[in-house]
Amino acid sequence: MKTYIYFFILAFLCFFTIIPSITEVSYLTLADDAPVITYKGNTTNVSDVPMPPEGMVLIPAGEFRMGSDDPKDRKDARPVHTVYVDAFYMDQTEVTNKQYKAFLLENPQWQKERVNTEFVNANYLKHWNGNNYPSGRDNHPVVYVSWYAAIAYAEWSGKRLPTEAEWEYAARGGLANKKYPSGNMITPQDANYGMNVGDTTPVRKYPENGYKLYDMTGNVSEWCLDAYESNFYSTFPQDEIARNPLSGANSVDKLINSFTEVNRLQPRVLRGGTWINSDYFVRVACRDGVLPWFTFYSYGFRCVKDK
Ligand SMILES: [Ca+2]
Repeated sequence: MKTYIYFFILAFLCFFTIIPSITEVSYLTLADDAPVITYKGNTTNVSDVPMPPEGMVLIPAGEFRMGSDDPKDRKDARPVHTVYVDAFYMDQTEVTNKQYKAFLLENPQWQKERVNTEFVNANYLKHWNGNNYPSGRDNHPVVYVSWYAAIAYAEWSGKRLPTEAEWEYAARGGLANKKYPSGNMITPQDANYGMNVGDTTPVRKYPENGYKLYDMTGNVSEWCLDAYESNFYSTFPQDEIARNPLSGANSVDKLINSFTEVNRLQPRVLRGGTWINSDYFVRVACRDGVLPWFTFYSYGFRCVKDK
């Protein structure tokens, strides 16, 4: 008989204590429209945080040490200096053939039969047949595109090319003083470089970096806004922070608004190295400069957008 009494008391307690607590939790969950997170130091709903445009990620504002003091590196990567960049959005991948075709269809003046030859060399979109890229290569990065063409594409898509500082900051993926987005070592599993594949590879094939960006090392080298100046890093006072540096123009907006007037004989920056380059040339600090009308089978680009 005592057993029945204990069972009855236990059942009574369950009904009036545990069941209401479950109901309360459910009620709270239903009352919240969106999960709560911490954003800019404040607790807020996820729906209040601006989402990056499709295919882009937010690169947070911050400082980093730009360049390399490694004596094996070329002099143009020295001295290492502190740079601050504002927050921006960046394409997770290099611009693909499929994306570039959409631009061409809406901008006939950049189609290979109609393009102004001041802005490209004779190899512009070399492997394309009219407005069609080789079959099966939708997600390969577009190649044989000039700096001028890259800026025109970026403008059409509501974006722009990155500055050289933005590119290197993003490529490092939050790591400090490392040679590669993956650390101080690189292997053929990390990126497409050194003729390990012998061709471009579809974007997103290799692991992302700390900012969820793909192919910052290798695949195709990427055009940046800046004029290439080998001594640019030595122009900054060592005891000051260079804020949003840009070589060859007073402002990003001025450069973009008059990009067709940019001197054809002033090289522009290319970054990240290519599927052909050895591990030496695909380091995050490695710089290159090429004339803005030049196109090549391993040169491409990706875009950024101001936040
Ligand atoms: Ca690349």
